[in-house]
Amino acid sequence: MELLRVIDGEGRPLREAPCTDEDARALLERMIFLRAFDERAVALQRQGRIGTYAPYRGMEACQAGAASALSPEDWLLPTYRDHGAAMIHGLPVEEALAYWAGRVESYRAPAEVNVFPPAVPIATQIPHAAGIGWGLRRAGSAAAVLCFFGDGATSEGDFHEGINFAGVFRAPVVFFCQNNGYAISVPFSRQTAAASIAVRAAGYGIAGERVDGNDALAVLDAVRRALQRAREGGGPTLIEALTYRVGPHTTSDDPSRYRDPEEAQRLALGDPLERLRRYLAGRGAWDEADEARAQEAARARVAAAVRAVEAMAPPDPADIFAHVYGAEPLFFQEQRRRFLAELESAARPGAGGPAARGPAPGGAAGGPAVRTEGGGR
Ligand SMILES: Cc1ncc(C[n+]2csc(CCOP(=O)(O)OP(=O)(O)O)c2C)c(N)n1
Ligand SMILES: [Mg+2]
Repeated sequence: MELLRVIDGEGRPLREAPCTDEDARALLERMIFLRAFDERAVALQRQGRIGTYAPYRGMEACQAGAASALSPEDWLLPTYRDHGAAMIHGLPVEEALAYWAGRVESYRAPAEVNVFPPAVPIATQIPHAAGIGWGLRRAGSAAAVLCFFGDGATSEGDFHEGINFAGVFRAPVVFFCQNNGYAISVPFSRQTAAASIAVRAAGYGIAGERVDGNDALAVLDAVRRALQRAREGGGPTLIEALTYRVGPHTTSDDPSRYRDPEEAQRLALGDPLERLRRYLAGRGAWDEADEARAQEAARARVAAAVRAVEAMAPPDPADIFAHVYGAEPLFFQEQRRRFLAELESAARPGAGGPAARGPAPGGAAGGPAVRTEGGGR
């Protein structure tokens, strides 16, 4: 299957761009913002100010390109790695950051922002997307759905069930697979015997497309056309965006244990920001002043989110028990009772418990705040 590219690895145009220079500039500014967020989040985790973090470095063209194709009424279903796309579709930056700071009440999209909570169980969002799409179609809505998932997710039963259902019922869904080469330590070669993910669309009777996932203009173009097809009743599309996870799976992972550090260079996909920068600079539509302005705006936006999250009242440890059961089983109530009793004894002066040893690894600064009065929720 052909790989769609609009610009090459050096940012040279290969075909007509799907958007104006103005739109491409806005896309680059979004990617610069996404990179700034990601870098800051990794630094915050290393400083012990947020918890484990899943970086999307190298995948900004997928996240910004795909989400930029959406209309406000469209729905976005992200995974744990797609907060970049979620922020582009309107999730407030501090909501995304608060999620990684371990706040259960976070990742809240305002009523007018159609972003789902991130799916951590692999591929579970795929049947959800099919159902949402089917529901929208039955309701006569013009909205469509963009569902993100990874290469690893394509080995789950939910991938098959969701895409098959969407195909049969012509649900207006764009299934957007970021093939970043790995599912934690498992290389893509172990996910399928098929030549690609995109060719598997044929087995579901839906459209399939393969796109250079480090080419933001190609991603924008493919997702825009797929959304258009979905809206016109043409059914779902499976898009495979070829990209690379430059960083670790999460900040808890050490990729040097399972992959060659030279691999990224060999693949020669190029940095997605640099490619779009060169393309625009070649057209006289991006210069150093533009770059400085975009960097400064991105830094300020991220810094404001960091301030907002760090100004939040400390979380109630009992929150980890909230929203799990409607009717709580006895063993669960007992777990909470013991957890809170342990926290309380650890917080007593002179106790040798976890609080006396300082913050838990990856925990919020200042150590676990013990506020047990809300424990009954
Ligand atoms: C149902 C399920 N099985 C296993 C896991 C553990 N797990 C977390 S991330 C991950 C890899 C997913 O890889 P991929 O779909 O390629 O997404 P990526 O992390 O590369 O973005 C796995 C197996 C999980 N979260 N859910
Ligand atoms: Mg992957």
